[in-house]
Amino acid sequence: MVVMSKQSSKMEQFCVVNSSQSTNTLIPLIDLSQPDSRSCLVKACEDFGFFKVINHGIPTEFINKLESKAIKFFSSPMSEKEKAGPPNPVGYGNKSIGRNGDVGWVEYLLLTTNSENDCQKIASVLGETPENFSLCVNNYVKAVKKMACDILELLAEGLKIQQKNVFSELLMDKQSDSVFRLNHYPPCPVFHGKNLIGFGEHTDPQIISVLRSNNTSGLQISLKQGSWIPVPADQDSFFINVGDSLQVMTNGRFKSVRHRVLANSYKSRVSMIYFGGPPLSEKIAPLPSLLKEGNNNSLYKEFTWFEYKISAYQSKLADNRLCLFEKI
Ligand code: GA4
Repeated sequence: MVVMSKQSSKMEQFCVVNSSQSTNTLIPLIDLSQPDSRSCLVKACEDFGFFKVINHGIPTEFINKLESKAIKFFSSPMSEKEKAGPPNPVGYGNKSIGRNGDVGWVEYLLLTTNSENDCQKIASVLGETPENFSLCVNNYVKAVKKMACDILELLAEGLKIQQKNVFSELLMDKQSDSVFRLNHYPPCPVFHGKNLIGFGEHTDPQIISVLRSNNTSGLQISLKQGSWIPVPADQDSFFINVGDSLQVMTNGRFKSVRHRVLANSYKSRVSMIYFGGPPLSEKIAPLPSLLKEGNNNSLYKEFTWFEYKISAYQSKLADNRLCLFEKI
């Protein structure tokens, strides 16, 4: 009894939501091996800003190797894991998300995608060389980045944009400011009939995000009407979401989807997410070919990714970060 009440008071700092939500909405499924995938991708980005991809060609070996390292890291004693923290800007984080008081039932590792140095402290917790761990991260990131670029090129073609690498070149740039994240959501019993929030609702600031998780549910996306739909777990597929920057570049045609993760009552959830971002100096603005003649229907002010990132990191997770950059 005493343990329960201690647990209850500790839990109160976390947000909870009703766990019993059901819906018939289906998540768009894109088979990348099919010739009609272009138009399906465009429709999914317009309707949901979110879809699942199969036949993605990412080697299972890269996924499994990295996942087992993540599991090993997260199973280490807390005193060891903390040696790889804090997560500002890269490293181990536990429960606290960002710099403005957000919390979730999650522990995580944040890494940039072009620095070997990030891996040193993590590798030492794992008892392996930084080269070994960073090879494992690089193999995985290189493969998902390639898939993200292929998808972005299909999207540009689907939008009839002449320069098909207009989005993908931002991720391919050596200065691309991309982030990689490994999340671990420990199981957490339903609390007074409600699920604990693992990662609170938010949109991703970057261009595109590529998520893969183990076979544990928890991810939900928000529909335009504000209801939440659960995304059934599928460890063999990848889930892609449109980020704020792609919403701006398409002048709002593609939707940066609000999403969140609820803690699972029984199982640990482990996810790995690549956030493809542009170089810091890149100007983010609606593409002229997607604007009406005269270019007077742009919904957004022009800004650099640096400006947007600074503003995003000053916000709370659930904030609407784009509204500061909308034209009035
Ligand atoms: C959301 C997408 C990525 O996970 C992330 C997150 C970042 C963080 O965890 O530090 C942010 C969040 C994310 C958006 C607003 C700010 C920054 C937490 C937060 C409250 C790494 C990112 O780039 O933006």
